[in-house]
Amino acid sequence: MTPSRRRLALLAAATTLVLAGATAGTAHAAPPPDAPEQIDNGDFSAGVSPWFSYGTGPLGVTDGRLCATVPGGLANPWDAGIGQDGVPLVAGAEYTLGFDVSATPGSAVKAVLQLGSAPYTAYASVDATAGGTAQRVEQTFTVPDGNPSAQLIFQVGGNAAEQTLCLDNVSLRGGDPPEPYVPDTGPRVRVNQVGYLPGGPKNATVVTEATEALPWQLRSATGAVVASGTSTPRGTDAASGQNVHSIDFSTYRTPAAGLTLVVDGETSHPFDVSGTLYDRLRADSLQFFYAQRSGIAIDGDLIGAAYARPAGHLGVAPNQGDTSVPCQPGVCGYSLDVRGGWYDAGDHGKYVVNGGIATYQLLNTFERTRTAATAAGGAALGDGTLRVPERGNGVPDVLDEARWELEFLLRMQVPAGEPLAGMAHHKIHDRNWTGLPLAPHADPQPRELHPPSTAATLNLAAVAAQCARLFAPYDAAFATRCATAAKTAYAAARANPARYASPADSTGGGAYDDSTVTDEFYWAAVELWLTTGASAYLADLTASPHHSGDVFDPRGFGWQGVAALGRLDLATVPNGLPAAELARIRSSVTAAADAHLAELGRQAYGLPMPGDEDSYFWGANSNIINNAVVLATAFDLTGDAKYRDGATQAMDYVLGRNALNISYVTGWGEHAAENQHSRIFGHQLDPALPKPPAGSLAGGANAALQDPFAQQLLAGCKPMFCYVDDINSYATNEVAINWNSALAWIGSFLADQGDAGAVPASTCAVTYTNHGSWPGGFTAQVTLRNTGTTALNGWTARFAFTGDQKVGHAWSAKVTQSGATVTAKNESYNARVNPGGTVTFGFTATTGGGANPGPGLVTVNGSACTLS
Ligand code: 9MR
Repeated sequence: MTPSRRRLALLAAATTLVLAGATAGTAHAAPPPDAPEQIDNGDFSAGVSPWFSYGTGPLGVTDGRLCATVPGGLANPWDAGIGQDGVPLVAGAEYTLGFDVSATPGSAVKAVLQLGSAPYTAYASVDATAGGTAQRVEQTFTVPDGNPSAQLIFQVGGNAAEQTLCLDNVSLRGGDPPEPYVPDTGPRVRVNQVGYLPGGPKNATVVTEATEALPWQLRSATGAVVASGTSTPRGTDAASGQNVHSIDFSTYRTPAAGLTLVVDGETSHPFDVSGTLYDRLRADSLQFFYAQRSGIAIDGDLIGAAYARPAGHLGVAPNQGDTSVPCQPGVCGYSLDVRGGWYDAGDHGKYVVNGGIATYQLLNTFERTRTAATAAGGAALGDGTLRVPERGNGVPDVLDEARWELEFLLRMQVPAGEPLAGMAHHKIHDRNWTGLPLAPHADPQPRELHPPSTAATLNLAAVAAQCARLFAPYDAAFATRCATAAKTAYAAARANPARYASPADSTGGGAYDDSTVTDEFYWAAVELWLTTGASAYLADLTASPHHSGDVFDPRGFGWQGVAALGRLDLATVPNGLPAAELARIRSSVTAAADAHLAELGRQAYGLPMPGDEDSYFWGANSNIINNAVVLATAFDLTGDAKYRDGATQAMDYVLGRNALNISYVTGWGEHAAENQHSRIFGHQLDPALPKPPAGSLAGGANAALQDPFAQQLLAGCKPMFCYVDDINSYATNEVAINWNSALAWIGSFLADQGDAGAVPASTCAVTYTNHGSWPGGFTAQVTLRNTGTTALNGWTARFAFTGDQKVGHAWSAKVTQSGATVTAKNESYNARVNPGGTVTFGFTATTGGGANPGPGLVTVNGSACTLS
């Protein structure tokens, strides 16, 4: 693929042409004025990207020019450089290289077109002498050899004195006109390339000119026809602009590997039908977070030698953070130790709002095991399930991973005694954008804290409140730290309700601006109430417009709109809402799920997202998955299989049933994304570096094309085509913690569904009664009724507490507790429970005084009971 290049309108030369000699190419007549431009972002109007540097100070764009400080005393010109990769050169073609350059006090500069790795073969070079005033340099030459991906490098070392060097209007005109980009979309039959659950929905889409129904065949790995039928013509699909048919082969339920779907003379990518399809997706998607960790060496023995790297940002040169990070000038008078956490995405920034939703989703993936019948017990998320250094510490690994970020988020809180104490700084990142690739420990940029914001503070309050209840059984001291931070943050946000991050603050890191924070207030109040049970938080959440409003957007939720997080937790985490109010909250979730089901039915590619261009935006893959999370939650709440089917089907789009025939998850599917934008996983730019690890989600199709690479390559694309698997396209192809957290949540849900067979009818009913509390304790009684048709001969009942409750003395059952999970086994005298019969046991327990609702799920012999 040869990407087209932006054509630059060159400015007139600022001053006289400087003598230039082409040492490797042959001087020649200039190519025609309309010759194609081969340099990306040569006028720096799109910022630093895709320019990189080495041996210089940080690159930055100042007054529209790319500038850097170059140290004096470097031995050779090539000891410092500024350049870009991926410049296509055609053997024997004429080119004109031009650039404006200035250097203070004055410097020799050599522009070289070369092979970007050893032996650094030069195709052409241009020498210039730069002074304090910008001068235009232009030289025409013919290159002797072709290279589809050469490097243009300005060698700027070898001067005695330190220089401030600036470039502008860098242009290389000549060579082949850009080939129109035609993505390789493979077979016209689009399937979930990973496969389908035996009892789940099985849908595909075929791109065809045909307007009448077409016959289809499902074939085994050996080619035998195992099912057949006819397609449903769907006309022109708005999102892709294609004429398509859909195919439903859900009636095929037999597990098999290497199946293909054959329609219209085309054979799909192979896929499986299996109940173990998604077993590894849970761990793969969670493993991404370890690979993104800051402040700790990544252990190759845990996740593969290719991913091993030194700790980033622990104050070791050339890093300039994160152990004592000052604020941006004028923002604060202190420095904070903000080590740790996860790098947000392809950059090295760490942002509290995005860390907030990502941490929420990891914690919620765990909390779901306490209330969702298919996740009961949480063994699949227990200690030893992930390859993290903390495995074996007695704490579920997903909590260990979430804690890595929680500790960082807590460090972002303004210390007591300082102005705005209790607020959280919005973000910490490099002062200027860096180039790709760049290992975290090699980042030389100064790091800065950006002003505290209300949104960040409420994110901290919400996830610290979650932390307090979920860590209570494992680490009481940490839970208490979280609780204190959450309450302090919430109070600080109430006192400073309108401090917004600036949309203009996007140099060196993303803005993550958000000037509507009623949703953050709602979410934080919900989490604090669920944890503490304190009436003030209930009053606040009840008064919020979001409590009665519709919080579920057809386009899903994300870091900027978090009211849905509060609503989902109110619907699922046990709490003391009156029954009618709880029913209203829960039916708002099923109503949203119904709307997503309707949308998925309207879309010929079967995804729960509208088909207009506004629905394909930066990171929309995570919103599509978050709509699947709503569908999955509706299933957890109701046991109605149509919602599970909807959640399952949504993933077909992500895993290959789409216009580009691509799986957006690295390592998952026959043809998957593998060049996501990342400074760490820079394999596309440097083969010595790894690809993103298996289980890394790309942001996905983005019709707004907010990066120069996508703009040039994809201009005019239909929404579902606005994606390119290239490391340069950060607006369509980045990785990010908040996108992978959505994948982890749904990956865990899908793994829990096994074959997705019939939902078992409940055979037990449970009444849980709190018979009275006193400071530090309470007593409860549980009555089990056998509502099935066969007698129980021995029973084990299980449920989880919400926070720090600990069972003490028990009667009429042997009761033990591990983490928050309580297990009650029958005594010999009450082992048998006949159909219609009941058995009652009770216990006393201690509590630290937080919320103490009854459990959200009780299982008897592994089956979920109805609760009353
Ligand atoms: O995910 C963010 C998306 O919603 C915004 O539209 C976009 C532009 O502001 O920024 C995205 O977040 C990026 C952040 O700003 C910097 N780190 C990488 C993030 C993912 O691309």
